[in-house]
Amino acid sequence: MSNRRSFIMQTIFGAMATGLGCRYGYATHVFAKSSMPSLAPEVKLPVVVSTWNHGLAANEAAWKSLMGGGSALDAAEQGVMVSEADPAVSSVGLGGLPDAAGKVTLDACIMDSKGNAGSVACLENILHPVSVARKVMEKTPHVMLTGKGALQFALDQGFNETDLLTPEAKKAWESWKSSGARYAPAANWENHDTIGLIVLDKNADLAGACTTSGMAFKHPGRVGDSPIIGAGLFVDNKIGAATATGEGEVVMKTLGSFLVVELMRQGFSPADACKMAVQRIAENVHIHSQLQIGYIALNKAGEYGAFALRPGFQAAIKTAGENRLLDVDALINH
Ligand code: SD4
Repeated sequence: MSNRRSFIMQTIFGAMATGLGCRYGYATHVFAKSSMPSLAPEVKLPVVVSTWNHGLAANEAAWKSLMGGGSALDAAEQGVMVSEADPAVSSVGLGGLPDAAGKVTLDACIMDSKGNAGSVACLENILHPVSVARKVMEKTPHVMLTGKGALQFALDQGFNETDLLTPEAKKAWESWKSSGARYAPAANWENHDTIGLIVLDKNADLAGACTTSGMAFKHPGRVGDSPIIGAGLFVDNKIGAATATGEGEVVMKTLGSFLVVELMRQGFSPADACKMAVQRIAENVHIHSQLQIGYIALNKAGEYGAFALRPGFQAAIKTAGENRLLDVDALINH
């Protein structure tokens, strides 16, 4: 497996973040404020990192936005919009698998370099929930709108309603129903592909976005981690950004993306921070046999990393030279 690697970039952080052997022994690795990350000399900006293989196309759109003068925030939004509009991506936007009642309900959030955040949950019939989340951030004093209120807000902002249930997704739902409709949603290693995308732009400003239709055939009204700031996504412009994919309940219980960023603040590399956040789940939360979780992270110095609970997770990395997909190391190899 030529491209299989944990892609820990051993620079200032890697050297300081060696405490994984002793469980969460990070107290000794806390950075003094004066040693907050500065740009690693070999890193060329911008850098875009996203989840799964459809992250490659999302990265290209984010890059195009950056090259056209867009900010990290613009790039994050533009990037994930590609997955939202792609009917072949069955956990995001158009073509997303519906809930147990046959309705496609969407969760999304966005966060900028100034600590601003916007989010929508359980939003129906809007092609680009991430853009509604951005409007929540920019046009309201709130962070999160849900359900009918979120839809009304979107319509008031000029978004159009559109049917997001594709014939393929409808067929999958009908077949799930006819198979006994056992209520057992799971984001396992075969059926999930939420897009989370984090960007460090040429000014070394960070932003991120995360968007999903959530678990297939979920309980109506169920909201996952993806629109929860700190769970599905977190950005701290002094430190770094992180986003999650997989079964959101365990990410919410451990506030995973916030945890990854806080671990980077304490000096751990992005890859080690992701690994420790996965370990936190394995140690603190019941993990069932199908559970999958993946984190990606990017720090202020342009270093990136990822880690998963189980094999199968991939991260897409875009830099000036390339746009490539990497297999991510996992805690459990079965
Ligand atoms: C959720 N985290 O709703 C999302 C699902 C996911 O890839 O990531 N799928 O729990």
